[in-house]
Amino acid sequence: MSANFTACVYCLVIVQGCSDGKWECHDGRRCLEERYICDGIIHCTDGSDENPDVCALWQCSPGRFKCLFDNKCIPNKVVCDGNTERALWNCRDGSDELDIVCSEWNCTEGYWKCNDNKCISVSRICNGRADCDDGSDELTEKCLQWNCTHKMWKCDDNLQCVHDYAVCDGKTGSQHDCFDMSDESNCKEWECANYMWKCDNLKCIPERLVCDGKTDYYDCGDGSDESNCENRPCPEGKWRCKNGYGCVDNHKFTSLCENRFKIYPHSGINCI
Ligand SMILES: [Ca+2]
Ligand SMILES: [Ca+2]
Ligand SMILES: [Ca+2]
Ligand SMILES: [Ca+2]
Repeated sequence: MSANFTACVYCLVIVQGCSDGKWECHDGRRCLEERYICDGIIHCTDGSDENPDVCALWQCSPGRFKCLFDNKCIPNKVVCDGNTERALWNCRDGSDELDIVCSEWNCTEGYWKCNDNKCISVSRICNGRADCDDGSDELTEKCLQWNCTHKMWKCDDNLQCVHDYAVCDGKTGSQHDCFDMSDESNCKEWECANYMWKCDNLKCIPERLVCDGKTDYYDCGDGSDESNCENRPCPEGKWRCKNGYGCVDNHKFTSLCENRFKIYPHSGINCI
């Protein structure tokens, strides 16, 4: 009985060729997307997707780099990422970090090539910390001319980019703030970053802290984030709890009221 059952399952999973450009395991039991071939993880029951003879001939799919000696395919963005410690190698043979590779390598989109050939995310250029091993991402002459990337803000010293959510957040001195403290110097003019809310005292706080019933360290400090909550419009499809704290929808009492609501027979839902 059990043997018959196993045989039957086996016959059901046999595949007849693969469609959509998929690759057929040598035992015919699975169809794989090309990115799973020679990625270093066995996906076929017979291991044929990682067979050394298969990988020696396999052209990695677009956006992937073929390791020089072990023929593994790895995503381009981890090539020349500077992780040269053996435990962090992406190619089993470490070839993705070899000088001979990185000197010729074009970093993928969104990454920048340090003078020492390491690729770093463009958001790390002129962020006040050396991300290139040689510090070339923080050179004065580079930063004076560098236009900060999207959602980054240039400090008045013209040398450093900080995330826009660190501007007018009431904090200075952390690694996210401008060394010259200019991120807190002109908050009257500053429209807070996306998903940030402007307090009466000009500080920007995350929107989710507005009318959440708390006034602690991360809130405005002047109480403005917890005033007028009854009148504040809720996002479409939701309505304001009776005590003003949080917006809920009728069906799922999730959102800010989660686990903190009571249903009153006549007046509806009230956050507690
Ligand atoms: Ca695989
Ligand atoms: Ca790497
Ligand atoms: Ca940097
Ligand atoms: Ca700040």
